[in-house]
Amino acid sequence: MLYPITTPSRTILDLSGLWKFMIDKEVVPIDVTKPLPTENVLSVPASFNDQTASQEIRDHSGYVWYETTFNIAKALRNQRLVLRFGSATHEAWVYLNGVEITHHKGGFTPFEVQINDYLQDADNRLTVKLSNLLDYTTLPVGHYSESKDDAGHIVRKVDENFDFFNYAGLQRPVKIYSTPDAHIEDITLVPDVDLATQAATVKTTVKATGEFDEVRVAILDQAGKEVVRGTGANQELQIEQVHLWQPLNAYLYVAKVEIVNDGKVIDTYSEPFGVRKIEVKHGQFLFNGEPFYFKGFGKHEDTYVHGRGYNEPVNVLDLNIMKDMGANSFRTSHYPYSEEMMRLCDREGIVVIDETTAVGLMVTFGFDVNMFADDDYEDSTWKELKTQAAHRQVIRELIDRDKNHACVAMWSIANEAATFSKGAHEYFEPLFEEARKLDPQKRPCTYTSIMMATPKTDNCIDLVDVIALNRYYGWYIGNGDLKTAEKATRDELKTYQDKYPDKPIMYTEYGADTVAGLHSKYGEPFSEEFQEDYYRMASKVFDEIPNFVGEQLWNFADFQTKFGIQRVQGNKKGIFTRAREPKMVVRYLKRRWTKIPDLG
Ligand code: BDP
Repeated sequence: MLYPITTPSRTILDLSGLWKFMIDKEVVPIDVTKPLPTENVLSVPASFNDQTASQEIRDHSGYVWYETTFNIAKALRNQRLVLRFGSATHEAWVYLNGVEITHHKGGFTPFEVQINDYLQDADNRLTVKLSNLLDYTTLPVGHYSESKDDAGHIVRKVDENFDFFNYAGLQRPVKIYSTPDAHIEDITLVPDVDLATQAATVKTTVKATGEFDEVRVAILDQAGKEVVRGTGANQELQIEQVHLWQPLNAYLYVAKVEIVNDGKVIDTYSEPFGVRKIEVKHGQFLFNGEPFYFKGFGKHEDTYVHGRGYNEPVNVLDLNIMKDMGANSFRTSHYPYSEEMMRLCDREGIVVIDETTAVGLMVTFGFDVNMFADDDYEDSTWKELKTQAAHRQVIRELIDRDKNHACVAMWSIANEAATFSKGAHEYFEPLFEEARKLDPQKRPCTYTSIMMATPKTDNCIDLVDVIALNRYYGWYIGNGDLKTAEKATRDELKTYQDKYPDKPIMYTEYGADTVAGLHSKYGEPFSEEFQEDYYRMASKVFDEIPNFVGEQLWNFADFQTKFGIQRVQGNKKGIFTRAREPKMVVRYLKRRWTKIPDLG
């Protein structure tokens, strides 16, 4: 699916702004043929949760309604008009002028619908019903329950089976874009480069529909100068002396696609792309033939007031902070991030591990890891969960959306699933196959492994190209005891390396909750001193392991979670506060990371 942009043949109407909003108490049915019965408004895009002073709204589990009105200028009426949601969390029913026009489930991928047939001459009323409910069939996974209040009304409850607040709403831009009737539907770009000669080929596949007699593709360099052009929906274009897209040194070409009828250009679309070669070989992660070392973060889309909503200034700031620290990468834990963020990473040369919404795939999720001390611990995850269909869908939608992004270096199929339990391999094997089949650029695939899945008990490591570990020695295990943690970290990494000598290993999470401003001369847990000692300990071990290809710590910034005795207004493992103020450890990590080369 193409990202909406303006071109000489396309325009955009942005529906950002104030929308009517109400939660659905499910007492009186909402009549979608009438204006929404409320005068309350909220800002879109953003999560709804933190925009009012009402606890009832913030904590609401169930259905909510949004509504806006818009007009389409007469001059545009003969164009194909498409309504597109960057996302709608987690399930949406969309009505235009009282008629249901589309439905989508899955809260972090875009969807769209053509609206011409439903438009009125003036004041079109767009109504959206959203559900933020999660259960054992959805991704993310939630524990769902229902009860009745004193008046006999239904009370729904979602207990998140994951460690981030269940923000929801119209969290990403909602737009209407126009195209001509005959139009470009999709573009797939597969670059490859011969590193010895620096000659590149770009396979281009254009899907278009309607009346046209020719497809033209021109490749422009970063200065906008044409490098090569060709004709046809499927081509292999050559670029001599290619400029490579390198981590932190991005170079973006543009594939300018046109469809032509009777010599006239009907539709144009410009898709940016980078040329780079990603390989996993001999225990290393190679970027353009050189070993790449991931330095960076697990993140969240999480900011004050916006919640999980699109917040462009913060996205820009976060990437600038990363570059300033010598970081080069992050993982989109634990869901696909906005398309705008992906495009920004393409430009900035930030390498992304692109994760699906598959989080919470362990029915016994909890913080007490001691229960898993036994090597033969089993849980009933793969008997109880029914997430296979949702999982396939999000893999398909994510790869479809992000397939051309230069920044995407690897897919993360899931975060911390019960890969140690019976049934895990049967569950994951077809999903990995699907991802590998669908990705035209054949990127490496992984999942991030939970602590209870050890080198001995993890049933699924054969499926991954890179071993990605989330580990909390010294925090959840042996809290405060960094000596024992150091040994455990080393022993486990060595065991993985001996067992899988050809697979690169990286940490995709490690960290310690740290309350900004809390200091301790004894380096106690939760203090800024402990956080620094913890990272120093882990770094020391990493540097001893030859196949260790990267460190992505947990987390870039403090973030909001559900309540719990482990959480003081959220997760405090950020090395920055939620307001992006640095904790003490940032100076240490900056010194460390600026010394470690990205490549070589
Ligand atoms: C891991 C999860 C992550 C949590 C983190 C933590 O992948 O979402 O926030 O641990 O506990 O279990 O801080």
